[in-house]
Amino acid sequence: MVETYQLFQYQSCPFCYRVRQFLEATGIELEFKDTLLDVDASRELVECGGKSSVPCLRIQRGTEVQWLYESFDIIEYLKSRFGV
Ligand SMILES: N[C@@H](CCC(=O)N[C@@H](CS)C(=O)NCC(=O)O)C(=O)O
Repeated sequence: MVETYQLFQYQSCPFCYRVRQFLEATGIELEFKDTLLDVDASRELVECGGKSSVPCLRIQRGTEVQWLYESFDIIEYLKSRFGV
């Protein structure tokens, strides 16, 4: 099943930096949502994901949406999906 991704994060968060570094190293491109600069993104994260913690990867599979928290879990998930 095709998946689309959005990474909810902000620039100065060290755990977000860890994920961004992984993305840069592997060449994986996905959409970023900055929860400090974008009020709507911040609200969506809390209302739909369940908590304000970043980084959080929003995974869309058809009509199903999964919210994945924890930087290491996000990296492991993307590794498995992209085979890197
Ligand atoms: N263990 C988490 C730590 C995430 C974390 O503590 N993020 C901070 C920002 S650096 C945060 O979102 N704090 C606000 C909150 O938890 O609502 C990870 O590795 O992703």
